[in-house]
Amino acid sequence: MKKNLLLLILFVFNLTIWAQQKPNIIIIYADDLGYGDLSCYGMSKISTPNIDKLAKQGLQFSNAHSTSATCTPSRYGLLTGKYPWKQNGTGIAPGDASLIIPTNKATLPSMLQKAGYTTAVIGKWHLGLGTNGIDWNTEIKPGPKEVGFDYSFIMPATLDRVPCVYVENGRVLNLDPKDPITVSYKEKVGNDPTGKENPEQLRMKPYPGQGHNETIVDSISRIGYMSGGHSAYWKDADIAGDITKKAISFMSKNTSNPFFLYFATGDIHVPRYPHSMFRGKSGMGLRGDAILQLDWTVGEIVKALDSLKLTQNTLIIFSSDNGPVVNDGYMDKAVEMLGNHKPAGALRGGKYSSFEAGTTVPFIVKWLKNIQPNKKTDVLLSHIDLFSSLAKLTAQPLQNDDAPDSFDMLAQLTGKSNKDRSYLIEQGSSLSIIQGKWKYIESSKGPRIDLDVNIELGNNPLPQLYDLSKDKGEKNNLASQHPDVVTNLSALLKSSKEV
Ligand code: NG6
Ligand code: CA
Repeated sequence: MKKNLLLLILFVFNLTIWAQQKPNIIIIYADDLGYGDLSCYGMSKISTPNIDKLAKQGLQFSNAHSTSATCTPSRYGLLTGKYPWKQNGTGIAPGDASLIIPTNKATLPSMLQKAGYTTAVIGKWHLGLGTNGIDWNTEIKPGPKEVGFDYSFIMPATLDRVPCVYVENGRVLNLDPKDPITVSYKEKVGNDPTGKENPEQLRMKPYPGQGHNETIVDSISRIGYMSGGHSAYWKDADIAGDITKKAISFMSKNTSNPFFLYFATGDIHVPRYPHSMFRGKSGMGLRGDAILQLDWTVGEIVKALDSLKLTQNTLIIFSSDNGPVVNDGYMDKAVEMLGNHKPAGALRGGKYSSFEAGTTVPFIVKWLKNIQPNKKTDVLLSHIDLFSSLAKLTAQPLQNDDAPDSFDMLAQLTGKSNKDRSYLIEQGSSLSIIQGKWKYIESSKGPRIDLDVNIELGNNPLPQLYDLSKDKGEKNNLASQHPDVVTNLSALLKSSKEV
């Protein structure tokens, strides 16, 4: 009897030690931030001291990739560990899309819940909600909760898509039941003004031919129509502050248990309308100002961790969902005020593109307790690997069909190995594959340039092959000189599509 009691005490004691040791995990996921958009990645026009400090205290990656070159598929890959192009309906989601993440499969947050974490998503969602149409006036589900987030405070789609309201734990925040919300992506609903009909009400005009001229919310016209919900409208200038406050409150409530916070900022996606603290401060227009706001947000999170005494054992991962775009639909002077700044650094392409700037993104990992500070690495990895790597970190076994495309890269994430992922598939305008020094882009008949956003999409009816060890800017197509490499890589890509 006594022996059993002793064993029980030992067991509980061990559990307590383990619980204390598990690091908190925070993923700070910026939106459309390019590889060259931070001063620690070579941006010289403005400085991003708080993000630079993360890099100084942690490990800075130069060859880390988002899953895809746009938001929805990238986030799908991050949270499921599965390539989005293996599932239909994972393209850029309209604001009334159904939830695209299956609720009966393991996800990054549900895996961490099993490991004893309290989980939260705060910020941009853009993965659909509900099953068959969304009633914004009752409890909205399935959604974040059903895929493993204990707490959620989200912008449902993007900042430029209706409905422009926060949804907290499945309910629209500040909704007046007498002013219910209707949303349509097909036709105008209700009498709210639109950018098309009432351009005089706009603080920022959309570019002609690039949409964004439907319902006006907070003096900015959006994609999609909505009526009602006026008391629930967000204010664009307050979004960064609102979500930062929610993040700090979540962390403060979870100081005695491990937590996972997926913090998805709206910056620097369009419409860019940061707080007056930042407007006009970068000298680069609203896009630059939004970068300053993003940097401030990171600083606030880090400061809060310090004051909660959680800094030592919190793993912070900072990255972006896809590469940069300058004009993405609004006349916000981003193009005119860009000067000589190169949002993609020396890389070719940008958001939407199969070239490297589509998915090569800033990626910084800080964990004082376990990662040596001030190091850089060029190891090849993908956001899709975070699932398996964090499962390893938290000792969670994965079943066969869990996170099928995710590799355990924990050693690389923590600076203990420099071994590249054996190969990596990128989703831009078409698919490409990187193995060793080679990058192969499958042939595609799509347009070479998206003229609206002025980005080279990487489409070419001929196969493309680049030697990234010498040609990071993908200038010399070597496909005809190395037909054997083309054959091997296209076969590897093809076989990956079949599993
Ligand atoms: C595009 C929008 C763009 C942006 C993007 C999604 C047009 C012409 N362009 O379709 O403005 O909203 O979708 O961006 O509508 S993402 O970062 O969420 O993928
Ligand atoms: Ca994005």
